[in-house]
Amino acid sequence: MIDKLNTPVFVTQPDLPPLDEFIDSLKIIWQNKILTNNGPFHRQFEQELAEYLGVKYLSVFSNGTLALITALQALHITGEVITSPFSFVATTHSLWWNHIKPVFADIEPGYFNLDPDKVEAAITPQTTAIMPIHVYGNPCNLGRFEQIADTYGLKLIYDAAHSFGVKVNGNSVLNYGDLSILSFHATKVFNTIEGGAIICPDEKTKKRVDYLKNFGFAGETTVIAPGINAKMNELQAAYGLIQLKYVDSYIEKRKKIAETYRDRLKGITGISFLEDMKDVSHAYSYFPILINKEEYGRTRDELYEELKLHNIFGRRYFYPLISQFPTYRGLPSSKPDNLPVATKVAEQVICLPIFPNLELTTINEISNLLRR
Ligand code: T4K
Repeated sequence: MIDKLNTPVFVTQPDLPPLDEFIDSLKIIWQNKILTNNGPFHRQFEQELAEYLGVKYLSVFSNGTLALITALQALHITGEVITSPFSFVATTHSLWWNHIKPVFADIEPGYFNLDPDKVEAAITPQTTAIMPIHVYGNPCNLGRFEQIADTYGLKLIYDAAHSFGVKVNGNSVLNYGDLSILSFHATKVFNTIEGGAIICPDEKTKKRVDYLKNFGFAGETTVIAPGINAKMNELQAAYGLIQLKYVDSYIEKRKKIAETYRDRLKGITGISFLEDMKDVSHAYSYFPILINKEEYGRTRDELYEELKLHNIFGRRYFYPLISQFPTYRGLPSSKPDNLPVATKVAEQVICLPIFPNLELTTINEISNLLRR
């Protein structure tokens, strides 16, 4: 009999920077009284973050959702945008907030990313852009999406909320597409409590994004567009700067946890998981497994409930599909017949706890519960 764990184990737990280092930064902020609006920590954070990620230009935001909404504004996207139903609701909500019609296309069975062939088949004269997600940080089919966008004259905006630090052949995945966005929410590999960024290909685009996140101000008395307030404040930027010193160690620990899970779970009939992709440096943001109920003898939901009884709180990211929520389920592209792979994966998936402080004994207990 496996005992209930004493303390609950959640799907994730944030890493916080050493408190004494953060207090040193707070003292500076308390002294200079610059709290927000492109202050010194904000500027330094943007610079060091771009260097760390291996990208040329980026603009930090108060959260990933506002980064998505602003990215669509920056590129003047209208009409229809093709996207994945297998993501966090914020992806599609960003379209809705811009009065853009989401068109859902199905995902690939391998890594659960948007299927380029299905995207191509869904293009209409109203389509203006494609918004794929690198789900769980696993890169999409970058070459095919670029080719489709070029052929049909569409913009390509990647929701890279899960892709902090992910590289393909040594090049950041954030360097692809017209724009990419990141999330630095507390639940992410790299957090600034709340936060996000837009990665821009050139200085001109960064400037426009910077204006848009500050009400559209391009100077004290000039407003170039109806911008929003999506700025990151100085406390979060200072916190993020410290996090940058430690994030490699966070990712290294996550990698070990993923390897341990794979070792413990291999050979369990009815449970499958994702391997690392060739030529990709991963950040191990999530550890999803799929439950085949016929082979495993239990449904995903039965397992999910049983884990909870043992104080283990996995999460069914991303169930239900976005296309099943009331706002979107009336769309023609939301019909389950149009989304067979996504529908199946959403019924089978459960993300196991993964975070740097997860103890080996807990990984073993979770694995034993799954094997039973
Ligand atoms: N695009 C994609 C593909 C995304 O996944 C997301 C966000 C976005 C865009 C939007 O980015 P942001 O605007 O959020 O920057 C969480 C996060 O709130 C959300 O950021 C994330 N994706 C989504 C996948 O997960 P919930 O509702 O599942 O989070 P919550 O509060 O249930 O947290 C999960 C567990 O983490 C908790 O059970 C306990 C633990 N936890 C959480 C928090 C907040 C902590 O230990 N400490 C904490 O402070 O949405």
